[in-house]
Amino acid sequence: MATERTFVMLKPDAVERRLIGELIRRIEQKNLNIVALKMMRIERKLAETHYGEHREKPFFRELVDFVTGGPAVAMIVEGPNAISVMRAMMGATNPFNAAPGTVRGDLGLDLTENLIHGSDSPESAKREITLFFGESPSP
Ligand code: D4T
Repeated sequence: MATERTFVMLKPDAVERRLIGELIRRIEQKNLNIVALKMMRIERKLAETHYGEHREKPFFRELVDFVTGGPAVAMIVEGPNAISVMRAMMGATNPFNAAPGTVRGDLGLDLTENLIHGSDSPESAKREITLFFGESPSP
Protein backbone atom coordinates (compact mmCIF):
# COMPACT_ATOMS: atom_id res chain seq x y z
CA MET A 1 0.00 0.00 0.00
CA ALA A 2 1.53 3.30 -1.08
CA THR A 3 2.16 5.97 1.52
CA GLU A 4 0.43 9.12 0.34
CA ARG A 5 0.01 12.68 1.47
CA THR A 6 -3.28 14.47 1.14
CA PHE A 7 -4.42 18.02 1.82
CA VAL A 8 -7.23 18.33 4.36
CA MET A 9 -9.09 21.47 5.30
CA LEU A 10 -11.42 21.82 8.26
CA LYS A 11 -13.76 24.44 6.85
CA PRO A 12 -14.95 27.54 8.75
CA ASP A 13 -18.22 25.86 9.80
CA ALA A 14 -16.23 23.11 11.54
CA VAL A 15 -14.17 25.71 13.41
CA GLU A 16 -17.23 27.77 14.33
CA ARG A 17 -19.06 24.68 15.58
CA ARG A 18 -16.04 23.72 17.73
CA LEU A 19 -15.54 20.49 15.83
CA ILE A 20 -11.77 20.81 15.31
CA GLY A 21 -11.12 18.33 18.11
CA GLU A 22 -13.73 15.85 16.89
CA LEU A 23 -12.38 15.89 13.34
CA ILE A 24 -8.74 15.60 14.38
CA ARG A 25 -9.74 12.79 16.75
CA ARG A 26 -11.23 10.85 13.83
CA ILE A 27 -8.11 11.33 11.70
CA GLU A 28 -5.80 10.27 14.53
CA GLN A 29 -7.94 7.31 15.57
CA LYS A 30 -7.73 6.06 11.99
CA ASN A 31 -3.95 6.03 12.62
CA LEU A 32 -3.18 8.56 9.91
CA ASN A 33 -0.35 11.02 10.60
CA ILE A 34 -0.91 14.75 10.69
CA VAL A 35 2.42 16.02 9.36
CA ALA A 36 1.55 19.73 9.11
CA LEU A 37 -1.24 21.84 10.55
CA LYS A 38 -2.11 25.52 10.66
CA MET A 39 -5.10 27.66 11.46
CA MET A 40 -5.60 30.37 8.89
CA ARG A 41 -7.99 32.85 7.39
CA ILE A 42 -8.00 31.86 3.72
CA GLU A 43 -7.54 34.82 1.41
CA ARG A 44 -9.99 35.27 -1.43
CA LYS A 45 -7.36 34.73 -4.11
CA LEU A 46 -6.20 31.48 -2.52
CA ALA A 47 -9.79 30.22 -2.24
CA GLU A 48 -10.48 31.10 -5.88
CA THR A 49 -7.37 29.25 -7.00
CA HIS A 50 -8.09 26.26 -4.78
CA TYR A 51 -11.63 25.97 -6.17
CA GLY A 52 -10.60 27.05 -9.70
CA GLU A 53 -12.30 24.04 -11.32
CA HIS A 54 -15.64 25.43 -10.08
CA ARG A 55 -15.10 28.99 -11.34
CA GLU A 56 -18.00 28.83 -13.81
CA LYS A 57 -20.41 27.05 -11.46
CA PRO A 58 -23.40 28.90 -10.01
CA PHE A 59 -22.29 28.11 -6.45
CA PHE A 60 -18.72 29.42 -6.89
CA ARG A 61 -19.23 32.79 -5.23
CA GLU A 62 -21.12 31.35 -2.28
CA LEU A 63 -18.41 28.73 -1.85
CA VAL A 64 -15.59 31.28 -1.88
CA ASP A 65 -17.50 33.61 0.49
CA PHE A 66 -18.00 30.70 2.86
CA VAL A 67 -14.41 29.39 2.98
CA THR A 68 -13.02 32.91 3.39
CA GLY A 69 -15.64 33.88 5.98
CA GLY A 70 -13.85 32.66 9.10
CA PRO A 71 -10.78 30.79 10.23
CA ALA A 72 -10.11 27.34 8.79
CA VAL A 73 -7.58 24.64 9.66
CA ALA A 74 -5.25 23.38 6.92
CA MET A 75 -3.44 20.07 7.28
CA ILE A 76 -1.22 17.61 5.46
CA VAL A 77 -2.28 14.08 6.35
CA GLU A 78 -0.08 11.10 5.56
CA GLY A 79 -0.60 7.35 5.56
CA PRO A 80 -1.33 4.29 3.41
CA ASN A 81 -3.74 5.35 0.65
CA ALA A 82 -4.33 8.55 2.63
CA ILE A 83 -6.18 10.25 -0.24
CA SER A 84 -8.95 7.69 -0.64
CA VAL A 85 -9.01 6.82 3.06
CA MET A 86 -9.70 10.48 3.93
CA ARG A 87 -12.36 10.77 1.18
CA ALA A 88 -14.10 7.68 2.58
CA MET A 89 -14.01 9.11 6.11
CA MET A 90 -15.46 12.43 4.90
CA GLY A 91 -18.46 10.90 3.13
CA ALA A 92 -20.37 12.16 0.09
CA THR A 93 -20.08 15.87 -0.78
CA ASN A 94 -23.77 16.39 -0.06
CA PRO A 95 -24.33 15.58 3.62
CA PHE A 96 -27.87 14.41 2.79
CA ASN A 97 -26.30 11.51 0.84
CA ALA A 98 -23.40 10.88 3.20
CA ALA A 99 -23.41 7.55 5.01
CA PRO A 100 -23.65 7.40 8.80
CA GLY A 101 -20.18 6.92 10.27
CA THR A 102 -18.67 9.52 7.93
CA VAL A 103 -17.91 13.10 9.00
CA ARG A 104 -20.61 14.59 6.78
CA GLY A 105 -23.04 11.75 7.47
CA ASP A 106 -22.72 12.20 11.21
CA LEU A 107 -22.24 15.95 11.54
CA GLY A 108 -23.40 17.79 8.40
CA LEU A 109 -26.70 19.02 6.99
CA ASP A 110 -25.65 21.60 4.41
CA LEU A 111 -24.12 21.19 0.92
CA THR A 112 -21.91 24.28 1.06
CA GLU A 113 -21.10 24.15 4.76
CA ASN A 114 -19.95 20.55 4.60
CA LEU A 115 -17.22 20.73 7.26
CA ILE A 116 -14.18 19.23 5.58
CA HIS A 117 -12.22 19.08 2.35
CA GLY A 118 -9.83 16.36 1.25
CA SER A 119 -7.91 16.12 -2.04
CA ASP A 120 -9.55 13.85 -4.60
CA SER A 121 -6.45 12.56 -6.45
CA PRO A 122 -2.64 12.48 -6.16
CA GLU A 123 -2.47 15.42 -8.62
CA SER A 124 -4.90 17.52 -6.56
CA ALA A 125 -3.07 16.60 -3.36
CA LYS A 126 0.24 17.80 -4.76
CA ARG A 127 -1.29 20.99 -6.12
CA GLU A 128 -3.21 21.79 -2.93
CA ILE A 129 -0.32 21.01 -0.57
CA THR A 130 1.87 23.36 -2.60
CA LEU A 131 -0.84 26.03 -2.64
CA PHE A 132 -1.36 26.00 1.11
CA PHE A 133 2.05 24.97 2.45
CA GLY A 134 4.53 25.74 -0.33
CA GLU A 135 6.82 23.07 -1.71
CA SER A 136 7.06 20.14 0.66
CA PRO A 137 9.15 16.98 0.49
CA SER A 138 7.63 13.71 -0.72
CA PRO A 139 7.01 11.01 1.87
P1 D4T B 1 -14.46 19.75 -1.38
O1 D4T B 1 -13.66 20.09 -2.62
O2 D4T B 1 -14.85 20.95 -0.60
O3 D4T B 1 -13.80 18.69 -0.57
O4 D4T B 1 -15.73 19.06 -1.86
P2 D4T B 1 -15.84 17.78 -2.75
O5 D4T B 1 -14.54 17.48 -3.46
O6 D4T B 1 -16.42 16.69 -1.92
O7 D4T B 1 -16.89 18.25 -3.79
P3 D4T B 1 -16.80 19.24 -5.04
O8 D4T B 1 -15.37 19.49 -5.44
O9 D4T B 1 -17.74 18.69 -6.05
O10 D4T B 1 -17.41 20.59 -4.48
C1 D4T B 1 -16.63 21.59 -3.89
C2 D4T B 1 -17.41 22.29 -2.82
O11 D4T B 1 -18.48 23.04 -3.35
C3 D4T B 1 -19.60 22.96 -2.51
N1 D4T B 1 -20.80 22.83 -3.35
C4 D4T B 1 -20.85 21.81 -4.24
C5 D4T B 1 -21.79 23.77 -3.24
O12 D4T B 1 -21.71 24.68 -2.42
N2 D4T B 1 -22.89 23.65 -4.04
C6 D4T B 1 -23.01 22.65 -4.95
O13 D4T B 1 -24.02 22.57 -5.69
C7 D4T B 1 -21.94 21.67 -5.05
C8 D4T B 1 -22.02 20.51 -6.05
C9 D4T B 1 -19.34 21.82 -1.66
C10 D4T B 1 -18.08 21.39 -1.86
